[in-house]
Amino acid sequence: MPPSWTPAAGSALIPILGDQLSLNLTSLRAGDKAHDVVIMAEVAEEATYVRHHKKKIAFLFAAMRHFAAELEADGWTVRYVRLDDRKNGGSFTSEVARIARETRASRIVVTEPGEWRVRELIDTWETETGLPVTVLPDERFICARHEFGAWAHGRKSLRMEFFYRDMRRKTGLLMDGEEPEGGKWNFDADNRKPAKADLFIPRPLRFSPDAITREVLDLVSQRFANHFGDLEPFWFAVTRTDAEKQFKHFLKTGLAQFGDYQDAMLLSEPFLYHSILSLYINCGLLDPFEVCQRVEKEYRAGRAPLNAAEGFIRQIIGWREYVRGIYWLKMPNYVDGNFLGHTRLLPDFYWTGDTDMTCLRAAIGQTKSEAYAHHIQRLMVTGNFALIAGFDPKQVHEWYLAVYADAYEWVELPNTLGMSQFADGGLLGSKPYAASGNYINKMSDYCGSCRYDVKKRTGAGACPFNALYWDFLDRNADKLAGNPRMAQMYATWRKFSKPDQDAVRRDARAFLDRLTPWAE
Ligand code: FAD
Ligand code: DLZ
Ligand code: SF4
Repeated sequence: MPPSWTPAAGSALIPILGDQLSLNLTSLRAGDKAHDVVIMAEVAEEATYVRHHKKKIAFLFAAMRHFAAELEADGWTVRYVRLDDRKNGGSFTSEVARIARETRASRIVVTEPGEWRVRELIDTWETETGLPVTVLPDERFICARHEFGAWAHGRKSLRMEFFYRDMRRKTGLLMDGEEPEGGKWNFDADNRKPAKADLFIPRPLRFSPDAITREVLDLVSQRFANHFGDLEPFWFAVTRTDAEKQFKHFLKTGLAQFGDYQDAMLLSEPFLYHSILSLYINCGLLDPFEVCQRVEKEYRAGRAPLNAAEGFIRQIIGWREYVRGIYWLKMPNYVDGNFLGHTRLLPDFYWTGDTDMTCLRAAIGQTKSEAYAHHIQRLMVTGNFALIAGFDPKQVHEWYLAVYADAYEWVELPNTLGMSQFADGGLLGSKPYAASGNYINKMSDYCGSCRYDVKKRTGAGACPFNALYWDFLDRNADKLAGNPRMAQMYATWRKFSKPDQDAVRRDARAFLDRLTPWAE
């Protein structure tokens, strides 16, 4: 039937959110360039619901502006609302309603958002605009939300490892017929080498801001001066082409060693062999499945060992998909989890980096300058410290959500509240990621230059992680001592003499009392 016989459906308004910068988005696939209008909006509400790192805001605004240009070059009509546009009402809802009126759209078609909070907003749009709203699935994820629900249904334990195997089977990545490539699903045991400062370590590519990005940097420096973090130097990629260059650079220089040194930390090397791709994958500039396919290709071509390729692919089709599944399965109550009943306020040095503990100074300092820390710094330095010190998990969550360029609640919350703070009572991990200074000393070069003695448990100059660790076990014995994976540590604690136990309790208490809570 010729197209002119088809009744005109009326033009659609297609809102594209800051983390949906993909040409292949379901809402765009469903749209019609000739009639429909895309709206993208920089809105104060998104930039301030937590006080995001300046670099994160600049990254997203610059990437959004470049993506709008990419869409226009592709033939789309785009209404792009800048933060400082006079008519900008400051929220997704105000802007969608306004542009819907101005363009006389007859319906709204949007790809589902990553965050629960935004989904709740979208659910008001029919009432706010009087237009029908169609919400399409986000097919950039490998596992659809209903598929994860079906996987989780009726299971006693929702461990990532079993989910991951299903994702390997589903995608065919690193499979040898029905079996995992190399005869094992998981090569994590090979991925725990500490690094040495004299290794050759690649650096991420640094991209110079163009005129569009410079304008955004000026805007952010004026409007968000009181937000955490250093705005400049700003070197992130903000286009698909540059994100792709960073990816290729990682394939060439980082992937082969990614596995070996995945857990290592070095003072002079904030990035080690990590890919620095999460911010690009999460906002849509890179496609996660394609990234994995190309990593597999490196392995098949003999350019990367299996432990590296498997370790990398597991992070994406395993952890990344899994935390997203958990988030949507457990929200909205998940965010209120506080299994250990922790209430202590986050101390000021999480925002200033001003502490004499070298490991925390390094991880927070780097977070401040780069809006980046790698996984082990997040989990075993800032996260571990927050856990053993007993900080309020919701405050900890809000900190992680604000400070990293890759942070969106769907991925950050399960990692923080679940994996790192054990606030979900063990849904994500079978035991808390709590450790004394010994772990940090083994995996990093931090302790050598620290004013504290990592070998000392208590007394003057002892590493604070040590007393806090044992005190954490003691304080939470009612909730954790029955956990079989903690049995050995509790057995050790019980063997401490009474005076040694008292010294741990006394030093931990004195240390915690000296912390200054953050006051805005
Ligand atoms: P690489 O080490 O190179 O890993 C490759 C890719 O795997 C990453 O780009 C990322 O897409 C994926 N990945 C790795 N680990 C995870 C994971 N645990 N969950 C989901 N994806 C993963 N990741 C975020 O993307 N956003 C967050 O807000 C976030 N918050 C975190 C908070 C805490 C407390 C912890 C412990 C981890 C958090 N992570 C988060 C996971 C992880 O730390 C980052 O994905 C990783 O450090 C990003 O750096 P990279 O790109 O160099 O990763
Ligand atoms: C994180 C963020 C920020 C800081 N600003 C915007 C914005 O102004 N406009 C926008 O569309 N998206 C922004 N984002 C990303 C959104 O918060 C993200 O798309 C939603 O949380 C859904 O995951
Ligand atoms: Fe951190 Fe303790 Fe090592 Fe200092 S001695 S860097 S506080 S683990």
